[in-house]
Amino acid sequence: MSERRALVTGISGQDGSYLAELLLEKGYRVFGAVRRSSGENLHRIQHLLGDIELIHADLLDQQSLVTMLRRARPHEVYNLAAQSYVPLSWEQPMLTAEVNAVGVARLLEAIRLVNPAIRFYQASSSEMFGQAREVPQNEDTPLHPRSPYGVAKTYGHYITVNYRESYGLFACSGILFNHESPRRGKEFVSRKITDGVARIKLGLARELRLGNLAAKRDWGYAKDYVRAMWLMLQQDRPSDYVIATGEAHSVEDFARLAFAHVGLQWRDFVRVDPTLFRPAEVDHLIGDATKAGRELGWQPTVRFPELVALMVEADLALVAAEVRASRGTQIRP
Ligand code: NAP
Ligand code: F7E
Repeated sequence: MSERRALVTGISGQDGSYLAELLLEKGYRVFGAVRRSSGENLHRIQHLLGDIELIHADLLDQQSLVTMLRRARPHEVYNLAAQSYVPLSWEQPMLTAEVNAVGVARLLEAIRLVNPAIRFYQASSSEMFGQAREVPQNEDTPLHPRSPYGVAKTYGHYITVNYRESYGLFACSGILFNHESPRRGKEFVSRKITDGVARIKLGLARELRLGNLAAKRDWGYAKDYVRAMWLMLQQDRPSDYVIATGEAHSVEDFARLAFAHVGLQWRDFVRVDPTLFRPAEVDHLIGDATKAGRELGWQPTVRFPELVALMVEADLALVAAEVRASRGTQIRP
């Protein structure tokens, strides 16, 4: 069979690293778009660096996207790159729009110019449902985003649908609900909690400051979710899919389970910090992934309690290694 080539933007992020692993397992030649950085930001894909090919490109720079596609000549493009942290989108709404909204149009235009046969995946988000109009949310639920991030992702979603309808591109939008893993950034609440629990358990911290404990999310495992991305691009026809577990839990539930996993009571350590509340909150998201189950044969394999446990275990191991390393440093002459 001829070589299959895939290009992943955002390859240095949580999902990019898992998707690159999946594509390599499937025999793809994998290209990744990375931004130039003055520091080290490839830690999530360090173990893959001998197997993937990195190209400098930025969603803010149209020509870099064209050059990247000409070099990689991909059959499939997965657009995972984004300013993905919701609170920052109030501080940098223009940047968020440039990357998460206009950046998608730039990439679609580059595909149209270089090779319209490329199959395209857009990383859309349950944040587009925002103040959700129905429960649970599916592909037909009206959108009501509540943050500049959600608004920008809504443009990215519709421009993807529009290029499919206008130019016949094989363009899919995956409406993914929150998905987490030990590779999640520590600014997101799941990893903030599991890292905090590990630090408290190992005596490095005394408390964990959180914002809105009542917010409910449908949390799944990132490794399951990148499989759905790949499946979307293997179908006969392009379409949009909600990817979710169908269960919602509160931030408080997450904290309770994570502390209980190490034999502690969350109430003894969690402090509510009003400065961490958002100008407009998304109170309750829960997804209906029936279409993905029916058409892609996709199902989540990891449920909430298992997800919390695996993240706490991973952070305990990481923090313990940090402690050992710092002791080693201290006793060196
Ligand atoms: P992440 O860990 O924050 O990764 C984001 C990636 O985008 C990083 O590789 C980052 O590169 C890159 N990036 C940021 N700005 C860029 C730019 N201007 N040009 C090129 N690359 C840029 O996010 P994630 O959790 O893996 O999420 C992947 C995608 O899915 C994102 O689009 C996110 O918005 C979306 N999404 C995520 C979830 C979730 O629960 N994880 C749910 C729905 C949708 P650096 O390493 O250089 O910063
Ligand atoms: O917040 C509440 C916060 O930042 C979840 C991104 O991947 O998923 C993610 O966006 C909830 C919110 O994720 C803290 O108010 C309480 O209600 O982990 P988060 P998010 O905003 O849902 C979607 C699907 C994406 O697309 C995004 O890219 O937790 N919360 N206390 C807190 N949140 C944070 N970050 N920190 C706290 O201390």
